[in-house]
Amino acid sequence: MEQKIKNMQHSPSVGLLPIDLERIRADFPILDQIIDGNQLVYLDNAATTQKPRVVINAIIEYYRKYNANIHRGLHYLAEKSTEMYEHTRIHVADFIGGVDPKEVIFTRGTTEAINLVAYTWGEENIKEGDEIVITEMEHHANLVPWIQLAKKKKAILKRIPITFCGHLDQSNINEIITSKTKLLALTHMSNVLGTINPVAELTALAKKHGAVVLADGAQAVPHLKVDVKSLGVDFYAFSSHKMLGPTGVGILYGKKELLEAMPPFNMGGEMIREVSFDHVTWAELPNKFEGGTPNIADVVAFDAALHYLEEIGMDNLRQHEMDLTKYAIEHLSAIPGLEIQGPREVEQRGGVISFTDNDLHPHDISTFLDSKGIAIRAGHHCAQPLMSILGKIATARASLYIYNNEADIDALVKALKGMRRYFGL
Ligand code: 7TS
Repeated sequence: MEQKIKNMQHSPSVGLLPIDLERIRADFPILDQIIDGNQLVYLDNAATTQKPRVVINAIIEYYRKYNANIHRGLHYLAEKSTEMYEHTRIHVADFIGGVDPKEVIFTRGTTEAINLVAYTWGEENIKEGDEIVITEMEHHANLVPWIQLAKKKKAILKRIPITFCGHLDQSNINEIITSKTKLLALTHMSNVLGTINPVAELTALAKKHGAVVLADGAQAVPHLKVDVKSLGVDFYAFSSHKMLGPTGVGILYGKKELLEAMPPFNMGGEMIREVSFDHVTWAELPNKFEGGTPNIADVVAFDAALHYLEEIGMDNLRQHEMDLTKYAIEHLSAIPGLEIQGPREVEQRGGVISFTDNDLHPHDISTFLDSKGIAIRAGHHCAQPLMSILGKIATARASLYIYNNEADIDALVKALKGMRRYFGL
């Protein structure tokens, strides 16, 4: 691993694949598989990423050597387990730009992190007539909680539209974000279009009007160097499983003043200071928001995923994905009948590449590719309102990560061409 990292420095002059991809790929045992006679090509990373051996081993090691409940036992294992769990929190705080670890709350995922804000901050702060601004490219996780909250509170849900090219259309932004805006909730990177949104710029505008800003970073933190303080957001949510870590771990970053003022979300053990039959006081941050036994083993193993990403370097990772996205877009665009969604410029997008075929349903595309060992996702990608704006019932989506290479893209392109021939197109 260490030797491998030494070989991974990106040098733009080397062009495509400057990092030692073979060595990275060797760290992911799942990739080395033949499925129905085909080498597995995994291109469904926006749904979840594969796990390197260090993460898998961290889970095993935790259960073999350290398993105990945290924050309560006074024995060796309980202390060790607590220390490891809290160590990941400190690491996460550092990874997102050096925030106070008390501002890092562990949840089950991005979905739960956003719901936490809706059910606590939202319940207390959104009033009748207030405006909640979202974008047209939100995943349901950053849409449904706000639709429901707006209904309940008789608040108004406004949206920033998208342009034909898949960017946010800011031409009327000063009519959308106004002094009535209480919350701006927007995705940092679209899980359908790949678009990277100008979160810092829109946050600055929302802040001028005194609004609170929540960014959904589920697709951004795994692929970009993210500094939540320089973005200026109040809340930022993401998931471990989309960045080489285990499932069942999400992160809510929140500014301390806001988190301190918010009521808790899950009531029960470990989130209280004192309880009598008629009175309860809450624990300090972050425990106030982590009632019950958390997903200790997976939080502990998430630390190994963060180390792995840091050793590669988020800039190297981003450069690799830009190179590969460019390569993929170039080759996919050359296939007749194929339409790619989202921005073309790789600087403005991530490696989520949604496409449709004029003649074939995305589900048929996915099934055909699966028969060649290629895993992509087809469907509405939990963004149904966006699909209707795009005029599509669904798209096929190939999404990249650090271990993907040109050969994966070549296999995809070859299979798509073969598919069109197979269907006589
Ligand atoms: N927000 C965005 C932008 C996402 O892409 C996803 C998951 C979520 C929130 C929810 O994350 P979770 O970890 O709580 O599930 N997106 C996808 C996807 O595109 N395909 O499968 C899951």
